[in-house]
Amino acid sequence: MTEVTAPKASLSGSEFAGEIRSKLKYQLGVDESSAKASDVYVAVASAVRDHLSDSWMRTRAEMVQGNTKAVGYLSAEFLIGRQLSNALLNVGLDEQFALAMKELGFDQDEVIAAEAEPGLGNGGLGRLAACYVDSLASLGVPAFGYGIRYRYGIFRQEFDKAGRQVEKPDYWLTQEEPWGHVDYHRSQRVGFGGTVQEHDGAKVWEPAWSVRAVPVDYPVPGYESGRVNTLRLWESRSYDEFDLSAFNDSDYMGAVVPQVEAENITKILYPEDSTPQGKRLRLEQQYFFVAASIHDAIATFYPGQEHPDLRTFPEKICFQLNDTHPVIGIPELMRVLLDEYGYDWDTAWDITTRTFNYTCHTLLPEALEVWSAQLIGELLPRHLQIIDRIDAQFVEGLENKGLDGERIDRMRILTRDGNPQVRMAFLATVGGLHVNGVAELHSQLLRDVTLKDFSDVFPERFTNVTNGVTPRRFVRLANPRLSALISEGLGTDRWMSDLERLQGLAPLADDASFVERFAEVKRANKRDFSVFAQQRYGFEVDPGTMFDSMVKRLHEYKRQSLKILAVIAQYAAIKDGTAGDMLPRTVFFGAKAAPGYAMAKLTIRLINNVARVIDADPDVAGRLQVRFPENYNIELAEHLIPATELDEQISQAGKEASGTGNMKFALNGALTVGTLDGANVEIRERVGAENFFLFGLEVEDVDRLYAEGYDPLSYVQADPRLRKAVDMVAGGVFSEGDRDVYASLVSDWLTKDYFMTMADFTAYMDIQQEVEDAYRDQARWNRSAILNVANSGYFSSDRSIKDYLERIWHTSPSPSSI
Ligand code: DL6
Repeated sequence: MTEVTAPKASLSGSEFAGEIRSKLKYQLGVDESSAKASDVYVAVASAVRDHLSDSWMRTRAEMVQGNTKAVGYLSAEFLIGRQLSNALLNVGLDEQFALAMKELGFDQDEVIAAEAEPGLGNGGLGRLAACYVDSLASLGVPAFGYGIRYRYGIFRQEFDKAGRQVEKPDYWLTQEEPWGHVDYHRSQRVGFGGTVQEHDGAKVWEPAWSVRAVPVDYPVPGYESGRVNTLRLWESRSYDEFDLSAFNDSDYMGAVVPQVEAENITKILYPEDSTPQGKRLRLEQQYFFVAASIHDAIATFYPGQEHPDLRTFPEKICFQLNDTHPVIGIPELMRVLLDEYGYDWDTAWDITTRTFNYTCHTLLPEALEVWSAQLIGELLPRHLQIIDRIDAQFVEGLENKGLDGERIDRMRILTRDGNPQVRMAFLATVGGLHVNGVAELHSQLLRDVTLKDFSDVFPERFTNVTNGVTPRRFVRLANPRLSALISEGLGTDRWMSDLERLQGLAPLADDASFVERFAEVKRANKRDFSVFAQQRYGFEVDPGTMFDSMVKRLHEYKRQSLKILAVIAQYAAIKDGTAGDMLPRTVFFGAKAAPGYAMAKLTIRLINNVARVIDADPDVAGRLQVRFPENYNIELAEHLIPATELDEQISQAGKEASGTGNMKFALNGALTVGTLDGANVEIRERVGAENFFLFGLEVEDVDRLYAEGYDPLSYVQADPRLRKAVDMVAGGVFSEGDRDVYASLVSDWLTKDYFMTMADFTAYMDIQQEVEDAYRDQARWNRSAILNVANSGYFSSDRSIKDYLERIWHTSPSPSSI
């Protein structure tokens, strides 16, 4: 086996500068003296890619030739972020880059910032997938990430004058994109619609139309592993690019219709799916990328074989279904095995169920996808037949186990009522080997509540893998000052690939000089952030205040409402003189709301207007600020997280599956104020209860309150601060006197409040008082912050991947990489 080494110090800064120079000249055709940062970015990225080529080809060859089972991570989202700095670090060219930029006279930060951020995901789920492909490569696990190369990623968020979210298209491909490599030879045909015919007893699906799936391959360099895995993102193209006869008949628009229709499939991330057309497009996207990926895996592992023995398929690759989006892959693999390769049902089912595993990322029933059987039948008629048979076989098995009819009906994959539906989470649970949740509490609730019927019958299928984040991007690159201090404190930088080593910092929490240096890192990061905020968003941030951040998707269960009501209550206290010597703070929000989610969008508007009113009020100056930068994305996270001191993880207990922001903040030395929800539970266990601000109802309390009949008004009446805050919103203080603007929000708070914001308000205000007391004792605060860093090593995505290897994939790193 080839000896694998990272190309670390084999190149000098000057040599690297020479490579960049030649890229500028021969690839971009620009003179070094007139090159813009964006030209230099493309030149550097292309040079880095050249360095990856050997390892990339070798990794691919070894994956196919080796005996190690590969992992196919199927995900509709990969929120990868900018690639350049990560690639430079992982491949060991970061120092050469700094030297080369100096020699060539370019500002390295400007060059890094010239890269457009691919927003190919909505939030935590997509970012997790990106962390996992990074860790898979770093650990030397042969793996593919399989997904979609959307032309438009998640929308760019702007705020209008009234503070409302406005969605703008995010066209991230406006500049040359040096990472993706289009591999036309690996294109796949993906069919849709049509009918199923029977020939000599065999079923043959004759699609009505098909599109060409073209792979765009992105290199995923492992950190110092010498491995470069592939993230293969599919783009849809037409087979009939252009209808010449229509054009010649002067039907210029008609001539491009097939092309437009085909390209629409991968045009946009998460098309609005409240309309039948939107739903159809979502299903087309899902089928498109999994069908292409399954065919690609067969072509990869059985190259050139007309009659491969696919009974060995589960030994070659296992597919991880990242949530329900790729679950249509189960009937697709069945179809391929039955109809294209002629296996009998039992053999096909055996192969399929040994190939797939499913990760569930939610506890919200509405987030578990359900497709109408009619839609599946129209778009994928053969798949509906297969799902029908899987369901029938499953039901027969349950009957044989003696389950009662009511329970069986509850568990059906394909419901049998007037409007039959396919429950994708159930299909995933039945059609694979393992099901996992993403934090211990989440996995327990999946077993005990959401998928209880299934865990009762198949307890051995259920397991947990707590999420993790990559320390390379979110500590080493985002927080270079802290990284240097950690390396110095530990006497090594090996923590970047073995994050549990951070525990070695724990004794330093009692070393006064280390504590002071740690505090200075945070202060410097806060100053940096203030400069960044001024330059990027044009707003003032006082680095002398406590930085308190709540950044995540805007969703009612996450309870940005709780935070903003507390801010309003503090504002009111300042105004009426009861605030005392309140701790000066800057509260940061970062959040996008789904375009069709009215309540979330109204909350955004409220936050913006609270920020505006507070800013305009001289009575508050220097005591309380709210800052809501537009368009929260990975870049902003990378700036804000290292500067944050208090992280808000305040979802209603039992609703946040895990969270990964909570891990990033703890690793960067922020303390968490949080409920016992998702991975907060495990963070608190590890960092110590005394270093975590816990408040609020627990899962059992929530259940009890629902059962008793929850009455939010009683909580509003019981706490005058809450009453005042709600009155201010209702009375138009944040809407220039217009009482209608937030009427629906206020009415929800008072009459429904499904996520029990009102019930948790008093406890939240109390814990914030504790936060203030703790913060005033900076020695104590910094000690706690260091212990957060020291005890968060468990939350590395490398550990998560090792758990997947052991509990689910039953494979190991490729021998050459260890
Ligand atoms: O597992 C990644 C991430 C979790 O950290 C979040 O807690 C969870 O909300 C998110 N799930 C989704 C899926 N849809 N929903 N709801 O984005 O996954």
